[in-house]
Amino acid sequence: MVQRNPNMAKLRAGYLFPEIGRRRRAVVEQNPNAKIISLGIGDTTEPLAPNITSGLVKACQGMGSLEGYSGYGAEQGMADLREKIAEVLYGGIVKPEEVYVSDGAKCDTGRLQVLFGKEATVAVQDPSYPVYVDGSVILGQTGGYNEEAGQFDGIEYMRCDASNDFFPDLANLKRTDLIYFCSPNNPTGAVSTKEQLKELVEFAKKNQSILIFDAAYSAYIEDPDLPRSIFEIEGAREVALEINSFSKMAGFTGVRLGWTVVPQELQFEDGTPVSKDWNRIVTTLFNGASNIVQKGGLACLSEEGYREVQEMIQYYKTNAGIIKKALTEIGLEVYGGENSPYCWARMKGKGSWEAFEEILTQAFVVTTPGAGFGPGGEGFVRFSSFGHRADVEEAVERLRKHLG
Ligand code: PGU
Repeated sequence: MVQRNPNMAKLRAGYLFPEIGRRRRAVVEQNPNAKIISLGIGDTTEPLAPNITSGLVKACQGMGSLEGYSGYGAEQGMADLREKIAEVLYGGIVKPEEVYVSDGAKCDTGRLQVLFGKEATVAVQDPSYPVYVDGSVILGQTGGYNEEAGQFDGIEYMRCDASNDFFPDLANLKRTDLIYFCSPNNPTGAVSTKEQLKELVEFAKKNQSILIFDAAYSAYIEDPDLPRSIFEIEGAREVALEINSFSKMAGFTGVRLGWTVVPQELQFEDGTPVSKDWNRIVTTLFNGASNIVQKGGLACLSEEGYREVQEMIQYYKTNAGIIKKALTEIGLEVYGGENSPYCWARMKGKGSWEAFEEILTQAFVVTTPGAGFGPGGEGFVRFSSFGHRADVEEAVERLRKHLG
């Protein structure tokens, strides 16, 4: 018999979102006629815009012709897409050859964990996107789960809440090799300021750590004073890499397209460029993003496509505003919802899972319990704005009735 990977046994329960799906199905079974509305998983719902759809269709049709057919492409992505990402989304502050196109930010997170290996020590924001911790556990970068502390041994949890403006107290943080940092943040919706990110970059530089900056929601930042990329911060090129995605920007959650920027200056202790090893990982464990989808990505970054992308983002941002207004009027303590698609609300003395169950069984609205994002999320619930407008409006009416 094959021994089970002991790291898998360290994981606590199933992955957060399938667990929520399971609870939702149980409620559906008991209430087959209820209309359940999801403000749960951050999954886009609006159809793709015409220019983007047409880019995908054209690419697909091309594959059916002798001239248009292509097989394996460059593992790092199509040259013109790398150029467009560098130009349109970064205004030239990163080079096309530093952009590695992928099948999504989650997949790249897993490959980055393989890149850094099992000995790498890790810090995460608490609360944070569960993949950073769960992936680190699977790889063996952590110790076991510490019931008493409610967290994994060997991980530095950087508490980020209203008391510290959702930015960690770096003065009291132990050095780690890797620091995961997400802004706009999932789940709190907090967006770090330039000053805060400067502090973070300086901290990483002083400690010779590497920042894994997750900018999956950067397209939701409208305030020109808030940085959309870590590379807007001086010195970041020596200490940071950045993961990002077309998922929330262009509704590509199911289409699958993302990228990671690894700057040429980023090095390991022995002077090896991180990009050299990243290229080795990508060429060995990944065969490039779908050629059809990459053409869809190019369509998103064309002039007309990018206008459509902006419209879609505005649509979800309007939803976020509707949710935030309702939760505030209900009298809850609410964060996020501006420059971000998530609202984060304290559930008045209730546990996260208790509040989640109550909202699900009474209002038939799916949310995400804050505790699923780490011990710092206990007592909170996350509300996602990625629904259809009419559903969001109906959901907030039900929330007013049941929580008000
Ligand atoms: N990074 C962050 C911070 C995310 O919140 C998500 C998706 C991703 C990466 C994944 O991006 P892809 O490019 O689509 O791979 N978070 C959603 C979906 C849940 C999940 O498991 O990815 C959420 O509801 O938190």
